Amino acid sequence: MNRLDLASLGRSGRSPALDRKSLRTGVVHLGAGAFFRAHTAVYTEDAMLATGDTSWGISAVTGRSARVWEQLAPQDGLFSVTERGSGSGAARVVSSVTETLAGPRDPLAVVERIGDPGTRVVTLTVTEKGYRADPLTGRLDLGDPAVRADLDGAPPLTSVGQVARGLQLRMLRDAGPVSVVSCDNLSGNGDRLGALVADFADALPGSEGDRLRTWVGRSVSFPNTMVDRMVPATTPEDLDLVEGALGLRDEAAVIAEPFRQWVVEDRFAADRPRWESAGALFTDDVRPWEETKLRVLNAGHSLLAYLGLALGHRTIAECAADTAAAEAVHRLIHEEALPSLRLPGGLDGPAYAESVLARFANPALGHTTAKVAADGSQKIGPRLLPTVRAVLDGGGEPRWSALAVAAWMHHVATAGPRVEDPLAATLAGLLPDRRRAADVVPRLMGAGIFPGEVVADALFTGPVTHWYELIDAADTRALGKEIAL
Ligand code: CS2
Repeated sequence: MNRLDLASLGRSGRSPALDRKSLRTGVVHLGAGAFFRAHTAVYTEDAMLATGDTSWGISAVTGRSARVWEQLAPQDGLFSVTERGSGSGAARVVSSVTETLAGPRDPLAVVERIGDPGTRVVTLTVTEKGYRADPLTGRLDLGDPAVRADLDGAPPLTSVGQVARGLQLRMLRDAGPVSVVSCDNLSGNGDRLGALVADFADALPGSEGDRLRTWVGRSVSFPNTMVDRMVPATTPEDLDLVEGALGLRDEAAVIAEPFRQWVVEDRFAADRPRWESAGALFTDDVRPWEETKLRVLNAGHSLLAYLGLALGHRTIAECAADTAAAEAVHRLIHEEALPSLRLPGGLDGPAYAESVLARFANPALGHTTAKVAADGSQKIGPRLLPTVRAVLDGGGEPRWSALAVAAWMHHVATAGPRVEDPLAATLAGLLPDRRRAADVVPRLMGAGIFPGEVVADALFTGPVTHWYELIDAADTRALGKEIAL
């Protein structure tokens, strides 16, 4: 097996797009998974190629599993992105990663990199659960043992701990201002991360926290961003196909849809890559972009995932081709999500919705319902609850958001302790012996995800219970009929 790296690429007569000798590291990225590789790393490479400024090489930090490090590090940080779907371009080798750090094994190296004066931007794709926030309050979960250990001064293993300790090192060294850019699907992701770092500082003993907070307030910005690209998990078959196309074995290969988007709040504390020259949109008001994407795309995705699992669909595209599921997601978007939103200026809501539905239907992508269904306890809040609230506030019944929540509850009840979720043990512990709607729904309403006023509103819990019963009856025709009503 001839594995992709700088030497093998050279031997095959190709060279990386960027001149690696002139590359310097200016970005630290936490969470070097597939999404980062197909999105942030591509934008950063394109920005360097467009401007010729090669001071934005990325130090890619891997998260919890050692697997990602084993994929990237032996390949000199090189990996390929293969697009699938109409309009897909040729597979490309991305060369913007200059260094791969194993976050769990080498946390002090991560702190050191963030503290390096050459670092001016820290980006994060650590997924919703990576922030270790309480789903209801959004505050740092100080009861989490990993957060506690980081606060007690252990080499930090949580993302917020690594950022906070890295910033502390910058403060001590006077290493200069830095921007910390969350690229995860949370509304107000930058503001939230800033608040979590402040929570971390507040929980430090004595004056240590005050000093850090003051310095962060003066020298660090946390811009909000909206990121978008559908990136399925790479399968062993994908790796073989990519090997055939590249002529080299790429263990870090990623597959993605052709579409990509990045809207970034123009609020940087220091210099940054010219991501706009790679197609990113800079604006003063990211909120409407984030909320529109979360409530339309991500909420629709979650509905298709949970309903798809109940209906026996393996992929999102299969589910999007199911008449009943397609109608449900269409109605969620048009009847509840779009009316709840303040759309970004210039965005045509129905046209946006159609483009999202077309992307769900991309049959080449192989995005699995199981993958999108993961970590529901962290996703329901940002994706569905603002819509639920908006419909309730208008005196209506959030029928389609309730369907998504009911399908999630059914998934949790069916999977039991095997559910892929950071709250798996809590959720499984809440499940009653009997898995009927009247038993399950009230229990999961108390999982610490749904705010009290929503749980107390029969206009929400009523339809959730009703949909749960229908899903649980496993009568596809009856479910389809109800959706068509
Ligand atoms: C998906 C997202 O897995 C999920 O929860 O909804 O990862 C989605 O594919 C991306 O946000 C698209 O930008």
